[in-house]
Amino acid sequence: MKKSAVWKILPAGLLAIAAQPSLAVTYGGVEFPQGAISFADVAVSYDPAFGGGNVPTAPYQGTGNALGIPDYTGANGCASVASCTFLSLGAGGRVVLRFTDNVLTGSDTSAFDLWIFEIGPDVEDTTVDVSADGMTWFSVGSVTGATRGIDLDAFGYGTSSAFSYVRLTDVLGEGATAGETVGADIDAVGAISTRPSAGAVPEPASWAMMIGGFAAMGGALRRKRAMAAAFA
Ligand SMILES: [Ca+2]
Ligand SMILES: [Ca+2]
Ligand SMILES: [Ca+2]
Repeated sequence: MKKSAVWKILPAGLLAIAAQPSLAVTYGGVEFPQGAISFADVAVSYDPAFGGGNVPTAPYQGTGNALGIPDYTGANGCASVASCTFLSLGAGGRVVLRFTDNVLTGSDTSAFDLWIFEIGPDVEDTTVDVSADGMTWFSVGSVTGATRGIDLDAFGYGTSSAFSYVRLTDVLGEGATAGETVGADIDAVGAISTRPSAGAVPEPASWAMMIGGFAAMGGALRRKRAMAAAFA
């Protein structure tokens, strides 16, 4: 490679690395280091009658309202799914959400790894299970009272764990058992401890390889120049 070509590529690569913005965003006082990708992307299933209790009315059955970043505005009365920002589970109801551009992990610390954005001052008891494949489920406790966070490490997981699915089940008989918004009301589900899914964006390892590649190119250039000088 000609010397000029190396110097055209090298600064561009370094600039791209330097320009990587800080991804972290904070919602409701909770920081999500990986930003908006941290949140559940797809609803796999929703069964408000799962536990045999009352189900919410239609405007509160929009599964899309539990996806993406939290967007609850404080408005509780919804005329339609489209104008609503949260999903009511139903008394004993259940929803399965999936992360597609990220995976949920532990943190290797006792810090919270998963956060359930349930609206209202009091969290309605909701059990939480996680899964890598959507078939085999592992209980990671529940959110209850004022607690909205889950520490996966307390259940034996860590940074090398990777879960794509979260299942929320309203605890039947706890909280109000009837009404339009019966069951836990979910605005969003976010993975505090997360990493992009493979192939979604360049991973740190790719950047390291790229930097390594530039370094090797620079080394080759220096050797070539040294040889040229020796034979001059
Ligand atoms: Ca996501
Ligand atoms: Ca943790
Ligand atoms: Ca929402």
